[in-house]
Amino acid sequence: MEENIHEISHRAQALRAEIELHNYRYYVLDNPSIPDAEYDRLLRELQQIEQDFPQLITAGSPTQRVGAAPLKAFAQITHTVPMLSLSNAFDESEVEAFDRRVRDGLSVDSVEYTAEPKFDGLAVSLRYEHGDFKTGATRGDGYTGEDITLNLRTIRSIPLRLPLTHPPALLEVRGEVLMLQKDFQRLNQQQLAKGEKEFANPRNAAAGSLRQLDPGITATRRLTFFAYGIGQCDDADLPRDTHYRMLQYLSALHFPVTQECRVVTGLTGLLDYYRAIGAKRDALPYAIDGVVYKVNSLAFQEKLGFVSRAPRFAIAHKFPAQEAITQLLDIDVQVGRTGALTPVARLQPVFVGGVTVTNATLHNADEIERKDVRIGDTVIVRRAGDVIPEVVSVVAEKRPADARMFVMPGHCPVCGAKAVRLPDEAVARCTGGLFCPAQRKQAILHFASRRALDIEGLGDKLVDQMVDNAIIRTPADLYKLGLAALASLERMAEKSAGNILRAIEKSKHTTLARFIYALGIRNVGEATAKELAAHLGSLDRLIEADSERLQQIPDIGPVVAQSIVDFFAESHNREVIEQLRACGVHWDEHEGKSAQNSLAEPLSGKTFVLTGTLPTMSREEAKEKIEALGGKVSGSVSKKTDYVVVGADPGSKYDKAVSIGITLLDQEGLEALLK
Ligand code: D41
Repeated sequence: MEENIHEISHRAQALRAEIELHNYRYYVLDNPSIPDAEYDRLLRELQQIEQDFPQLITAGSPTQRVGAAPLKAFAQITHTVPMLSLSNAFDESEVEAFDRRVRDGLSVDSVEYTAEPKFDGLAVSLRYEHGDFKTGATRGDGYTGEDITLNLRTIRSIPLRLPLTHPPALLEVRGEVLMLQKDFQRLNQQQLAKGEKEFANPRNAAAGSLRQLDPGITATRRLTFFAYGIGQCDDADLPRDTHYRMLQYLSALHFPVTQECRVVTGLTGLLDYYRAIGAKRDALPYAIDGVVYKVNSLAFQEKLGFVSRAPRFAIAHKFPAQEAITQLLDIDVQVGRTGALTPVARLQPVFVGGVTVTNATLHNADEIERKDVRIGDTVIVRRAGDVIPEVVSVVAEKRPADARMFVMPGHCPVCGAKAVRLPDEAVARCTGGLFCPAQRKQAILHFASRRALDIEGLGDKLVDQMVDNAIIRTPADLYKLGLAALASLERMAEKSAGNILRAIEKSKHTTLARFIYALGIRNVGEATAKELAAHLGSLDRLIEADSERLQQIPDIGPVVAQSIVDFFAESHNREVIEQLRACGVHWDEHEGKSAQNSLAEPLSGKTFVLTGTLPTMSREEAKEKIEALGGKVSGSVSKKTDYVVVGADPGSKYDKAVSIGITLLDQEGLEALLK
């Protein structure tokens, strides 16, 4: 028996190595060398051995990619070597400036670079200990990310074990997870067939798949990985001369590495590459949003060093935001959660940057006037990355004689209440409050959202139906729902109704901070909600606090304090809260400071300053988003500032940030942090 198990263990090892090799040939090289049936036979043989001798199962076995139970939450992982960010160049002059800085920094006339595609995916770091894939994390803020090991294990092109007899004690591989165009299309067809929402683009699909707490779901999504760098590594064989050779080393370790990386010389080399890749962009099997240039010599890279968090030796040359021309059919007015009325352009559907766009934001009445947009006009629509498409401008020559001016309505189009515009605001707001069905729907959606009470499965279609059919009026009504009422809704199967009821039940146990955030008090984002919970410790104390008391809490000024006081002064709001409590929504009071950690707040402790006008995001929007993730927005730049977000026509804050070396972000950089 002793002899026997020894032999069987050997056979298992040989099978694993062989299966991993076939995986590599199939998923990385796209060049299988055995028929599927033969591969299946090998896998079944291994599975049989592992079933008979469970003591022989190893974490690195190809049978162990899937099978882990769903997680409750992702743990945090600190990157021992930070994952830096890349600065961007948006046109040739910025690339020229980059090349000049590099040449000046190195005191040379001409520099050798590598040029590679910039994958539009999610940056991750993979950690191998003694050849075994141990942990994998998202980039996060570059310093700490989320532990998504179980999800990464399901990606077939990521080796679970390095193909080396003497693997290094430690190797950290950095790269990008993405979804190939064909897999993206397949996934969307499946979503459609299941009656579920399609993903807007491969990046969203990849992000959504990687963020699953249940690795079983991730396993059903076909994700791909490309390696582009190394973090920590103690392998004596790691080439330390050029970036290109380092990529070859990664390729030899069976990591997928792009075939498109080239070594080029000087500015002309860079720009030629950019044009060549641009020309074949649509034919590539994956989405890219630009190219990345890196100084090839690692010694030169080291000499150039970093500015704040971005290396001086590398830059991303982005493709221009994608634009298209189409017809503006009509302008509707949408009502947001806070009653803001947003004019939305209804467009003749047009394909921009990989998606069909039918709506685009017109921001507000002033913008419509400034751009002189009229119904019937031919307009230019822009879609940059993930942001909401916007109408950039009008093609004046094409204006038809019957083009109509748009007038912002004086009343809410949904509830008919008066719309008012405060003197210091760009938008008009419906004054109907929670009597307005549109605001009510948004309030319920916000209440149920992931960072609030986190009711899974309660999406906008369902809330529309429930509010329109008068099944619910307030968030409290959610907790009074019965299976019959839910199942009576059109297209609602009893099973999904049951799932939703369970999710609602689960949400009853929450935290004070989440509850305060869920109320949707104006100007109270996630960060403020946490401050309030930490300092006041109970909801009753919050309800009773006057403006003066509230302003004693750090970061709460007169405006926020007033919003809070106004909110609780409204008897309707207090009533809903009472009902919620009566229905069993509860949390541990006196959570104090420690409770702060229960909410994910990736930007906690980070201070931002905003200057200039961002392309498609208003200042309030940026502020709200930063605060929602726990960050702070301050009015002036100091050494304590972590990021300065720079838009068009920035003020002196920009100069100050440059002079003291604060990390600068454009809208895209900010969005990357907000993801
Ligand atoms: O394809 C990419 N998205 C890509 C990202 C790439 N090809 N190379 C990259 N190189 C770096 C450095 C030079 C900092 C190692 C990157 C990134 N960084 C990066 N990805 C996300 C943030 C930074």
